[in-house]
Amino acid sequence: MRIDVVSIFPEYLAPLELSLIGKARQDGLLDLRVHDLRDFTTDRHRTVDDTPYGGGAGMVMKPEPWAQALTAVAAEGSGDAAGAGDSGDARKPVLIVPSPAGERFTQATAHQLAEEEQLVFACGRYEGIDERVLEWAADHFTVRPMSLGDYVLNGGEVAVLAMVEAIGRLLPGVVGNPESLVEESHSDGLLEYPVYTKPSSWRDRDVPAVLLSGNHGKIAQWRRHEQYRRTAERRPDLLAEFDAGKLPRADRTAFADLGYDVVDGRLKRRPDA
Ligand code: JET
Repeated sequence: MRIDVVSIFPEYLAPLELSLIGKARQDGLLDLRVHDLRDFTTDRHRTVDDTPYGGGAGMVMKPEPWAQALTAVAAEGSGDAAGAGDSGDARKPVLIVPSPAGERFTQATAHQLAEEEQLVFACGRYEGIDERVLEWAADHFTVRPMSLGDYVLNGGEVAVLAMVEAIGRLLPGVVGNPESLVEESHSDGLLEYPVYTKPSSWRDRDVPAVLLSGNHGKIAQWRRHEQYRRTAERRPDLLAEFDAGKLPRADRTAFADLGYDVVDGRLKRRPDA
């Protein structure tokens, strides 16, 4: 996979040299390049922003440097830098624009994007990028404004670090033990169960006895019920999506204890609970 990141603060992306993603790059699994948007300006001051039409606070990123930068990275990615034409069946690269106004980036998005040949990340700053850039880019890219969550960052760079890590670890050969990915994908929209390691007693706190029992059936059931308990406590919104159609009796009882009944294969919060 090829990833290009365009930013006015390329040094912000330095962590991509480290750890898992840095290793993937060294191993040739990931061709990741960071570009300075200012290298695509033509004025003496390397200007990337200007005042907003219609008034209001802050500055807006000018369109032309973005068009120049995105044209250059799309050409590099297609392996058509000399303009020789394309005899292959290359897909359009995906242009990801981190934004509080984007669609939500989820694990499903990460899996989808991990299948692409080229991803280009455009890091906005200030009040954002002139909207016409996204309209124009649609001729050359699949454009995906993406939000990590309902909060505001100073720019897209930190969001890119998170998304590149989430996508990069799904690429074949990047995560050492593919079993950890398989177990993850089994999580069916629930939060993970709590984990423990040695010592079995630590500062007067014991590891739950069932985990030391060697009874793998009981352990699996305990972990599943812990997932239900945590999800009900921390992310009740996820339970509305959960497929409760074929739950065993013990699991329905666990949910009943948490204040949820199964109605038409869905969990419904009991009004009195
Ligand atoms: C963000 C991502 O804050 C987030 O993204 C960075 C950001 C900050 C300010 C402006 C901006 O512009 C994007 C743009 O899109 C067209 O112009 C992006 C919060 N959750 N996820």
